[in-house]
Amino acid sequence: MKKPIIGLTAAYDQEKQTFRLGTEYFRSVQAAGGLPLLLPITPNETLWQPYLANIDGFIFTGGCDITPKFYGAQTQPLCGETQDFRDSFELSLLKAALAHNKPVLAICRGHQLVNVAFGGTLYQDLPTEKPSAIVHRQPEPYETPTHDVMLDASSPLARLLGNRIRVNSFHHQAIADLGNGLVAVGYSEDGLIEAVLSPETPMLLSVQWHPERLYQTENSARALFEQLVHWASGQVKP
Ligand SMILES: [Mn+2]
Repeated sequence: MKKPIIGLTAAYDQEKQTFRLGTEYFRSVQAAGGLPLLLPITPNETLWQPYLANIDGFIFTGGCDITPKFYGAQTQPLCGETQDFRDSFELSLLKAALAHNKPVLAICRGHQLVNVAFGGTLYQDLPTEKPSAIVHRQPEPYETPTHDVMLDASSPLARLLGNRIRVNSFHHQAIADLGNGLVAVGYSEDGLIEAVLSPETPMLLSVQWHPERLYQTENSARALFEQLVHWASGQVKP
């Protein structure tokens, strides 16, 4: 049987003029039975549209902050580095992927991107805008879980992952106002939205933590990639 192709969004290194992505993303997809493929940042729609027909599932990966203009805000001094062209490409690709009923796993920056795509807003600098005793920017190693996420026991995500899981956490921003049509199903103990679902597009998993750094030790991290690959297998053309 053909393996499903999982397209992964890339980060852009301006200095080296390269598209790049951490090895763990590729290994997590391979461990779950998928074929990972790095997608170039391609703002020209006629160049990226053909990916939709050829890719069975998508992962929107971690990375730099999202440009505040995309959620109707002014950039504040403590907002981190942003890449406008990555944001606009990924917002278009995400909307198109969901419109084509492609399964999507959104991780960290990807989770924030999902919220913005649905019309929500972000905290531009979490430590000053929503101070908390919980450390959301843990030091390395990122393979160590540092805080809990409580999942709504009635949600499909809790059935997949469990009601309470341990996660890692290295994000500078987070969901502020939730986007229209999204349901918050996972929270950290200080009330941050760490997981969302969309009843209209049920093959969307969106989490604030980094399961690709936990797939070797945490069942809940592996389960996210396995669910994505399972859904994507249903998209494979014979
Ligand atoms: Mn966190």
